[in-house]
Amino acid sequence: MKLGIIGLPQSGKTTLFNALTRGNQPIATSGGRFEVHTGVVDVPDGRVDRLSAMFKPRKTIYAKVTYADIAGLEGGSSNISGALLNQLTQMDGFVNVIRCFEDESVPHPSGSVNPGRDITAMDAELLLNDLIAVERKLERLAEERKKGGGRDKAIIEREIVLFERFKTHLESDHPLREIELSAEEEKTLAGFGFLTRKPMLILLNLAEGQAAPAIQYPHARSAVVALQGKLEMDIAQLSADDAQLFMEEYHISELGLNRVISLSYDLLGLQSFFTVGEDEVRAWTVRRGASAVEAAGVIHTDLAKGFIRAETVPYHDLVSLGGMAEARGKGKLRLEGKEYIVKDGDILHVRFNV
Ligand SMILES: Nc1nc2c(ncn2[C@@H]2O[C@H](COP(=O)(O)OP(=O)(O)O)[C@@H](O)[C@H]2O)c(=O)[nH]1
Ligand SMILES: [Mg+2]
Repeated sequence: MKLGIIGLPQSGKTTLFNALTRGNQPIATSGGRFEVHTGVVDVPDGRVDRLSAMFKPRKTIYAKVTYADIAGLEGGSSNISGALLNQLTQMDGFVNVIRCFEDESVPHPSGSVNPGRDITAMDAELLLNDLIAVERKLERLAEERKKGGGRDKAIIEREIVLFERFKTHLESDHPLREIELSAEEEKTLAGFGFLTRKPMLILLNLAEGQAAPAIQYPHARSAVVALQGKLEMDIAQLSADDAQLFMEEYHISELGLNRVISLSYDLLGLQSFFTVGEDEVRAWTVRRGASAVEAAGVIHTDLAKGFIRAETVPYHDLVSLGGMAEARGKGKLRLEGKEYIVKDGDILHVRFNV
């Protein structure tokens, strides 16, 4: 799963990226030109810590999310093309970094700090590009209908209706993520990667001690979160012990970063299930609503192919009972088939045969 960190130049994208990845990318080098840095981040999960303490495995592995720091968007009416568009299209969702901090030594590209304006500017840029893509698709469909002899006419008509609906929606300044689609329609869209269809986390980048501005962003599959970007980057670069001391001194109980990571995970419609044992305690990622056989396939394709049954126990039962043997003894370990819908926090043990 991949999230693209976007935003205007000098909004704090690279600062956030460094905080998330504990990285050291140079700040403000691109001058707004296209540039991408990618890093993989553990999804913090207290349940994994707890399971690891319980099983004392050789390895403890957290779920992962990839973040890409994507410079090059400018907001407004520029036409996104080439490598930048290609990068954006590949993302599963976006984190839009909105500058809230004032700093005279860091000029804002629009001359002043105004979070509401910047949110609109970035949305407008994504909307416009989706609109261009939709119009192009409609032109191709009209040609296909005229020419005939290819795909079934009814299919072409259905697609035209769908893309016309998109067009109307975009023209009234609404992102495509607000539209509910059937599974069939969703399939038609595969390979398009419409930008406004992707989940969006608006990240308000605050100065140290600054209160978050009140921002309304009432769109589906979207959320707003505030973070002191620079402070978090500084903390991320300390050793674990020093970070602890620092946080106590500044009365920070939870890192904003951790909230950003969990929020982005939720926004992507993902959940975790766990495998446990002496060798390894591990969190795995599946979409919410995934079946047991789908979850097995995340671990290994052989487990999906040769799936027999999954032994499963909810995290809370396992922890309160103290172990797999105890869970089995109390009848809390269930045997589930391929169709079982995996719940967040399930411990799974897949029995398979290949
Ligand atoms: N005062 C302050 N400066 C920040 C903050 N976040 C970023 N900056 C500064 O803003 C400039 C641009 O940051 P950068 O992360 O490179 O922005 P990008 O262009 O969006 O990648 C740098 O000089 C940062 O030090 C913040 O929270 N407070
Ligand atoms: Mg940057």
